Amino acid sequence: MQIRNIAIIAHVDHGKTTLVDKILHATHVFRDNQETGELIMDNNDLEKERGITIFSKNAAVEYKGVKINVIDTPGHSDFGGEVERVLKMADGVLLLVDAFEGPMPQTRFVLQKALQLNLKPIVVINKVDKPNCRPDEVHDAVFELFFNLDATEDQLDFPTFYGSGKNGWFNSKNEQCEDITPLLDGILQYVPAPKVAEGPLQMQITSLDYSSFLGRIAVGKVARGSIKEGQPIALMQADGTIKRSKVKELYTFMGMGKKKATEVEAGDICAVVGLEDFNIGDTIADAENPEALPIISVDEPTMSMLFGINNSPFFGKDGKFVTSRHLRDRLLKETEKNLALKVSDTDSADSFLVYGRGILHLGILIETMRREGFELTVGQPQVLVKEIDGKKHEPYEILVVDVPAEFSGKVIDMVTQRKGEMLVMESKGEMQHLEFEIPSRGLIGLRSNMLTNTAGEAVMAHRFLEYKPWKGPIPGRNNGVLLSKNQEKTTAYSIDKLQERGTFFVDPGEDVYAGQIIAEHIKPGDLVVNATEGKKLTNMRASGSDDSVRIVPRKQMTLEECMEYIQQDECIEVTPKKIRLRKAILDEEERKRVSKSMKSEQVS
Ligand SMILES: Nc1nc2c(ncn2[C@@H]2O[C@H](COP(=O)(O)OP(=O)(O)OP(=O)(O)O)[C@@H](O)[C@H]2O)c(=O)[nH]1
Ligand SMILES: [Mg+2]
Repeated sequence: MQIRNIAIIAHVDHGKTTLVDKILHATHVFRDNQETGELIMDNNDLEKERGITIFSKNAAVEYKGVKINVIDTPGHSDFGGEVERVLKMADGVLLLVDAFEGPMPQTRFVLQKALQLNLKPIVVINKVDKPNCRPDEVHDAVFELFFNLDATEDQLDFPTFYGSGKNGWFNSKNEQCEDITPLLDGILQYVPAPKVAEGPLQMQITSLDYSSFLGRIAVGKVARGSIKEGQPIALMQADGTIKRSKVKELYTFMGMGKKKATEVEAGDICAVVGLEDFNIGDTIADAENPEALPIISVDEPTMSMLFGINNSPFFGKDGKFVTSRHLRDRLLKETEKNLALKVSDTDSADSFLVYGRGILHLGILIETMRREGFELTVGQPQVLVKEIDGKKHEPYEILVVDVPAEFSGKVIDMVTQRKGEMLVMESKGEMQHLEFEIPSRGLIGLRSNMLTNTAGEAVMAHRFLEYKPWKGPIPGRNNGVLLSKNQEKTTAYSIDKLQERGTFFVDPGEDVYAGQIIAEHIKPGDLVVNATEGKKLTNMRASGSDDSVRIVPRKQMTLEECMEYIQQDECIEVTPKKIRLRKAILDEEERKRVSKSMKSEQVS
């Protein structure tokens, strides 16, 4: 059977997974009346909750007698490394671009990677159903982007489709049609069949799947020869080691699932069961004539965070895994499949430095661990500085903000305060389109400020640019925090009294401990407060009146918001049930002493 291998790439939210839904439906992967819901490829719990793709996934469909392997990729910039890797399985890409937003930072990144691999993209201008969209302008902008990324003549001559994944049609011109068959025909026409080399087996492992029955499963494209069930193979690793192993079971992709196979020929994508201790990037090669494929390079981490055991007074109350041993084993296990993640030991046996690609990348790991039953403490995310030519350098990013014109002044102010420099300002429909270059440090905590200051209207995206000289101090959080004085249950009575001093993060009746951050102070500077006082008997109100009624609901923050919120001397306690903010040093006296000695050190 003929084969086409395509990856779907785009900026976050431009509609990749929705398009995969439509491809699966159009090719009758499901029974006609089967309930499937939306975004069916986003099948992981966290993906469902957030409505984003975190892991790339394979699906396969049959159309006009041709097997099309479809790879859905994540659009968020933290997962760019993953996209880069899985592109190795593709012989063509569909580059989706939102007909209103146009090319965004991650569009540029993924397109660049595809062009470098000599893939010829099919451009899909998506979401033409959106009011005020500008498909023609967007098409021109995409052409310009290709040009700026040094696309070859052939690549510049890309085919374009227009349509709406949501409404289920794509056409070679911007005119609504019945369905997505023009696009499927386009895939058969423009995506080349896989190039296969002559010779013995070679298959690079580009992603990893997991099954509780089968264990770790290696996924990749067979580049040369064929792979058979039961075949002895050589597993060639990045450090040059060659391990002997055997293919226990073999699967190809079909629909959203896998189908058992006895032999897979070069050109097809398959999943191999039974290999031990393999890593992403390893080559599965012929046992007699082992030859490795080039090593896969991945983006270096740009951010680090200190992960420690939970050492709060509430340690061990919720979690199953709480020791440093548990933590260390889990983190090391993660590095096997999460290539952009690095873990190193620290001076303390109870904490580890974890390096990742950004807040979301690290946040997803913490959230996953918490659901598995871990308790841990994580510190403020730090960008990784580098010494280049004897000078301190830090990562910079391109920040793109689309915002209604009335807010653009505020946005520019906010970004400039954080050492951002404006590169572009132009109007895009009723929106103002702004582009900045900003140190990654300046981005931490910017999103929530941006949303509050623009009534939630700002759409922002950023993407790593390069290391540049250190830009000097960037102001941190403006407000101080209210800290609990003691370990008790909070009372409605106390919270009510303290409400005008700050915005609470805890509910009445919640257990808190000394040094826990329970509210944001309305002013700079921290304050230790008693939020656990009982109602004084002399101050009784008429019976029946309920104090909690007047209490403003607590401010809820997601894990990632917490990560962006805390300052250097603070950390987050994460347990399966709770996320608490706290000072790293819980004792007030000790905290004062340490901060004094730090200040005097700075002065001297
Ligand atoms: N108006 C409109 N909305 C669409 C269209 N296609 C997708 N959407 C919406 O856009 C949002 C994002 O769609 P997804 O398919 O999850 O986008 P994605 O590119 O897979 O996102 P990530 O995987 O997180 O990068 C969802 O709310 C979709 O319903 C479209 O053609 N028109
Ligand atoms: Mg998606």
